[in-house]
Amino acid sequence: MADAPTTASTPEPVALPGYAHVYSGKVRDLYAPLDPETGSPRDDRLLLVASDRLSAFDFILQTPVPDKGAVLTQLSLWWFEQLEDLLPHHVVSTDVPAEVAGRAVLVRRLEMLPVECVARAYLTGGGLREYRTDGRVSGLLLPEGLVDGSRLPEPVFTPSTKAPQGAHDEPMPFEDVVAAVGERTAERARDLTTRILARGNEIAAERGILIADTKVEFGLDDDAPDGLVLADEVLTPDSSRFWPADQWEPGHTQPSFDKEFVREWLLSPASGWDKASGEAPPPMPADVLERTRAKYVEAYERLTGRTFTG
Ligand code: PZK
Repeated sequence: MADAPTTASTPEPVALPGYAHVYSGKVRDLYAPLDPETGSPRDDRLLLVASDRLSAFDFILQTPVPDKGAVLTQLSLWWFEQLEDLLPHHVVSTDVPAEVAGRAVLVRRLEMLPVECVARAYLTGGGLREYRTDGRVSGLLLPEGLVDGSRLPEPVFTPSTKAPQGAHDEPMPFEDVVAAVGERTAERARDLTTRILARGNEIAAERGILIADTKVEFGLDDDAPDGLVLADEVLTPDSSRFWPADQWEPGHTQPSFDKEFVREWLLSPASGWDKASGEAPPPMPADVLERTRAKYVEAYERLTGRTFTG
């Protein structure tokens, strides 16, 4: 199991002529365009590149999923359009280097809120753990009798801290958000985050997908009507939990729309992997890879009604 990978990892971050690499997250990379006059990185723009990397059980799998980065980027762009009446977004252009065509966007560099803005429409994960402990989620009293997968009466705002790379985000009391960004901005972020998820679910429900929860990022802009601009990615399977609506059955863990085949394989004897071992998972078999790629494409096509052409 500690053998060298038999499948190459995605060679990222790629060197992009005309751009300086700024930062890499688990599955995405950030660059700054270079000013052609001075050769220095511009301070007003960023290039967000979505890779084909996939994470499962907190590991980045060594097998990239072909087109995942493009599917998520195109889905995010479609959502930005659907949400334009709620708030402006950060995208400037999709005219990007050929090496990252379809999976990168040029965006306005903004001052980001130092908060992970999370909304939950269904109870699971960390929200469920809080509820089981004290009947509340992010300080909000919920009805009794809710179980894993229950739909909440309305989406709730459950902000979390921005943890350093590798660490897990911690729940952040709303009062701490107020202390960090001020009352008006905290209330607007709360309102917008829950409305984004509510709108997302109105659209997704008609297409057989439930969006249990989502994490959004806001940037600050004095010119925006609300002072807030929607940044990062939005309502993708990487920033949200997507569930197949026809399999929704509160009372147990719901299957993931996109990662179900990978998780099932990883936990089965077929993978030869032990989750508790701390070892990196083995490369994905071709059938698991192809079925997983198909789920990302299916999510895109169901939600947008468009055919994914790459
Ligand atoms: C910004 N991230 C997360 C995204 C990564 C990391 N418009 C913006 N202005 C300033 N900063 C950011 C954004 C956006 N979006 C986003 N970190 C900073 C991130 C993609 C790849 F490696």
